[in-house]
Amino acid sequence: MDLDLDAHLTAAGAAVADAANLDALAAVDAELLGKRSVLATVRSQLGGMEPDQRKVVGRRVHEVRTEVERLIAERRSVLAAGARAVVLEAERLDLTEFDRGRRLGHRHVVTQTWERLEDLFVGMGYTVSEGPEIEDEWHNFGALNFPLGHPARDMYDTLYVEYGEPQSTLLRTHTSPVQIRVMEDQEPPIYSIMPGRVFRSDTADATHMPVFHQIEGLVIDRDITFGDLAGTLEAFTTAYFGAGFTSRLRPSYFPFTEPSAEFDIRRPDGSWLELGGCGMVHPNVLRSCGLDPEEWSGFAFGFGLDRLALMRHGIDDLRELFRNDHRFLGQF
Ligand code: FA5
Repeated sequence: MDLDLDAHLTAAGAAVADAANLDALAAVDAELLGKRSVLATVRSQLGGMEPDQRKVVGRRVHEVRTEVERLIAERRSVLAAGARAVVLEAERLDLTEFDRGRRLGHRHVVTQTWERLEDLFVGMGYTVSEGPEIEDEWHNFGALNFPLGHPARDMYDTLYVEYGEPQSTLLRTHTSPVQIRVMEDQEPPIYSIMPGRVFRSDTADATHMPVFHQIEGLVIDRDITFGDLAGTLEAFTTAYFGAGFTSRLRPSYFPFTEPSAEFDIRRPDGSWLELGGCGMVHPNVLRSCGLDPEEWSGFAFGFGLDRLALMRHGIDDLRELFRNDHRFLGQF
């Protein structure tokens, strides 16, 4: 019996070594250690042996079993490492697009645009303000003169967050709620810009993304007129785009401004692109923030920041900005 077990161990070692992959090893494992294995059979015969023989054979069965288990575990870790290497090889990335000589990255073109706009408006005496990306219904709509159930709320395909009452919490659809927060927190005169990320369930195309960026501008002071708004936008266009670009205002509608206008930019190739909306802050909005419309007036504007980057760099598809192709982004 002892001899048989030694021979069995040698054969088991060979079978384990021959297992070419993890599936084959699992089969060998079942054969060597399972219910119908030689070891299980010998063990079932122990009861019928003389006590002395039972002791010797029992100990040997245990030793052989322990050794077989060790051999299988060892083979399994070798095969698993091999399998992992195959997966890694299959998932290997082509990094040849990276220029080894130039290790330093640079800011994304949208961030560059964001910072340039901040510099430009700070140079004109504006402060920079921020607000939360997850907003309440009041700041995104209510305080901006969109009454509950008003069809103008459908202008934005809003993404709601499951929190509190249904439709009470949302991903802000524009940066205009930051206007409200600024007016709630600060006394006029206010000259501030509010860049940030906004969200709409828009389908991505050449000029739309579901997550994009806007920059809001708000001025509240005494005796502010539409002429101040037009002059500010013109000064901005010249400073930001330089020669070759012009702008126009088209009558439009926003619940939070009256009168309202759309602001378009003409590219050097003659095509127009809508960049944002603007207008005189609606008296209801001033009242929502505790300001007296008889004393204070102001204007606001909100531009698509990504579209600004598009215009400035002559990029024809907004989606390019977010594909994160190093070769594309490295150009700017
Ligand atoms: C607004 O969001 C208003 N809050 C703007 C405003 C502010 C008007 C202050 C008056 C006073 P509108 O939905 O038109 O307006 O969006 C403004 C700009 O954001 C658009 O002109 C466009 O440049 C940009 N934009 C809108 N949707 C997208 C999108 N899906 N992807 C990229 N840019 C977009």
